[in-house]
Amino acid sequence: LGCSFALTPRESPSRELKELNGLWSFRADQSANRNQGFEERWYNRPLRETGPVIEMPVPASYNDITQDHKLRDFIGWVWYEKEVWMPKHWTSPNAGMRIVLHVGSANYYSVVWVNGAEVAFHEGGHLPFEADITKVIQNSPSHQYRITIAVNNTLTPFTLPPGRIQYMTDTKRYPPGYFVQLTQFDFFNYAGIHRPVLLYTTPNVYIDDLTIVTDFQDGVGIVNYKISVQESAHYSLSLKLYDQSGQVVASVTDGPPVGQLKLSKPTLWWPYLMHEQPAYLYNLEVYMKSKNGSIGYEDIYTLPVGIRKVQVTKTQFLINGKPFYFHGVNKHEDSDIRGKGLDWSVIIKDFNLLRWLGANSFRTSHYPYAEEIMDLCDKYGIVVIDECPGVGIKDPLSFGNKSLAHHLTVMEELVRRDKNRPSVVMWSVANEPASGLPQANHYFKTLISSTKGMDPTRPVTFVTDTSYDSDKAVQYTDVICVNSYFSWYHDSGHLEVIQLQLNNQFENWYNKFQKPIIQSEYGADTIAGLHSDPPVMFSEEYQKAVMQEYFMVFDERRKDYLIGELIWNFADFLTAQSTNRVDGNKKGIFTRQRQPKSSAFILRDRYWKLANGT
Ligand code: BDP
Repeated sequence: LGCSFALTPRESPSRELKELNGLWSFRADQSANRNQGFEERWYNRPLRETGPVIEMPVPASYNDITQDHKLRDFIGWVWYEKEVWMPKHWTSPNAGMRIVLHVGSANYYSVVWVNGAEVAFHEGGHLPFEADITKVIQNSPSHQYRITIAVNNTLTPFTLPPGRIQYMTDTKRYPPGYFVQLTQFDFFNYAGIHRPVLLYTTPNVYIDDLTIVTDFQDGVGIVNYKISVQESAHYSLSLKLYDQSGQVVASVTDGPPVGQLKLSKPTLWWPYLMHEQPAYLYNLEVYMKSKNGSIGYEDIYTLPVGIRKVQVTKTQFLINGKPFYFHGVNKHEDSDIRGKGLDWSVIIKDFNLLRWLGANSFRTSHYPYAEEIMDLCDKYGIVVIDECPGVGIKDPLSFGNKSLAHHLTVMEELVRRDKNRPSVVMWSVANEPASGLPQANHYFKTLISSTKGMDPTRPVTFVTDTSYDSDKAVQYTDVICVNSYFSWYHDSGHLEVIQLQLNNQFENWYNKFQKPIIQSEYGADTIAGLHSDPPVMFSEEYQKAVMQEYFMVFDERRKDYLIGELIWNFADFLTAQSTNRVDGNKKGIFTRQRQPKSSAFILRDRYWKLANGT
C-alpha cells in the first residue's frame, strides 16, 4: 500500500499543492497492549468520538508539547487526524488528475487512512512516503475528507535505527506489563509527524521520475537525463535548461526519455567558499505531452540542476577536479519544544550559523534530513555527506538478512530522493556499527556494493569507531570516516595524549588501506558558561583545548591524506536520560538555543583561514 516516492513535490502549471500543516487532533493509545485504536477502528469515525483528544501541531515531535511525562516517554501508537477540504476541481471524476498525499516523514511506522480507507503503510522514520488517494476522494460524496495517520515509535532489532523493548517482569520492582525501550544511539527517539504533510496533484499521465547525472569536458557542460512517465506509452518529451537569468541554454524537443543536454561554457556548481560564485543552479524544465484516447495530458516538472563532478583518489576528494577539504559539522534535527519537527526559523538560523562559521559541509548524522534542508544545501553550496538511519547497529541480531534487506530498502529510498542533488557528494550507510563482528564483512560488502549499484556516481562510506586492526567493513568504502574521542571517553582529562593517539590513528588507517580519511567526529561535552583554567572536563576551556590539540594534527595530516574534519556537534541536542548525559549531549559548539560557546569562535577563525587558504 502507498506508492514509492521519487520526485520532491513542487508546484508547476500542471501541479497544484496544498499544505496540511497546522493543528491536528491527537490521541495516544494508552491501552495496555497499545492496540485499542486498531481494535476499535479509530480510523472509521472522527477521532474525538473515540475518546479524549488534544490538539497537536504538525510538523513537530509530540514529546515536548504537553506537560504529561507519559506522553513525553510514550512508546506505541499515537493517532493524528485532520479534516480537510478539497478544491472542487480536484474531485470531479473527470478532472483528469491524480491526488497524492505526501508525508515528509513520521517516526517510525505509519498507517494512513482517508475517510476510513487505508491508503498507505510505511516503515522508517526519516524518509518521505506517499499515497495516490484519487479513487478514495472521487468516490466520496462530500468535499470534506478525514485523514487519519497512526504513528508508532517502537524500535526492534530489525528497524533502522535498531532498538529493543525490554519487559520488566520482576513484580517486586515493576508494575505488571511494564516495559522500556532500549536503544544504542545517542539521541532522543523523538516521535510523531516530523515533516510537512501535503496534498498535490498531477495529471493522470505524469512524469514519475527523473534522474540526472552531470559532467563537463573541454568547456562543455553535460546533463545526462533519464525520465520515466507513468500510465501511458504514448507521450512526447521536451526539455529546457534555463540559466539564472531565465535564458534557455540547452534544449531538446520531442526527445527520447533518455538523453543528453549540452551547453557550452557552463557555470559549475561549486561549494560555499570555494569559488566567487558558489552553488550555481540551472533549472531543468521537463514538459510531457500525451494522448490517451481522446484526452490530452500535459505535465511540467522543474528540477534545480547543479553541474559538478565528484572523484576520489588515494589521498584526495575532488569536486570539479579540485581538492575539496571538508571543514564542517555534524548536525541533528533537534531543537527546543519542536524536537525533530521541521521549523523554518530553526532551519534558516542554522544555515546562517553555518555560513558565519565558514563551514562548507555537514554530515546528516544520523539519518536523512528534510528535503527542505537539502534544497537549501543545493542553493547555498553546503556539501553533504548523506547518512541513512543506520546508527546503533551493535546487536548481532541486526546483522541478519532481515535487517540487511530493510537497510537496502532504506538506501534505495534515500538514493531515489536525493540522487539529483549537487550538494550530496557521498552516501554514508551507517554510523559506528559493530564493524568488528565477523558478520559485518558480508553485511557491509553487500550494503556498500548495492548502494554503488543504485548510484554509480557517488562514493560510499560508513563511519567507524572500531580499531583499524579489527574492522571488517572499511575495506569496502571509498573514503575512511573515523570517529574518536581522545581525552574524553578514555584518558579522560588527559589532553596531552591527544596528538600522539590521533597521529597513530591516522597512520594506522592510512597505511592499511591507502584511502583518504575524514575525521568524522571529535569533541567534548561542554556546559555553556562553565569556566576553568587550567581546563577541566565540561568547561568551555576544555572543549577549546581538545579542539586545538586535534587541529595541530589535522594541519600535519592535511598535507597528505586527511580530507576533512567534522566537529561533534554543531549544537547541543537531547538524548535519552542517563547518568552521563546532563539534559542531553553537550558537545555542541552552539547551545541548543543556537548561542555560541567560546569554541565556536576558534572554529570560526580556523574555518575562515582554511577557506582562504591561509
Ligand atoms: C559518537 C556517536 C554520536 C554520539 C557521540 C557522543 O556517533 O552519535 O553523540 O559519540 O558520545 O559515538 O557524544
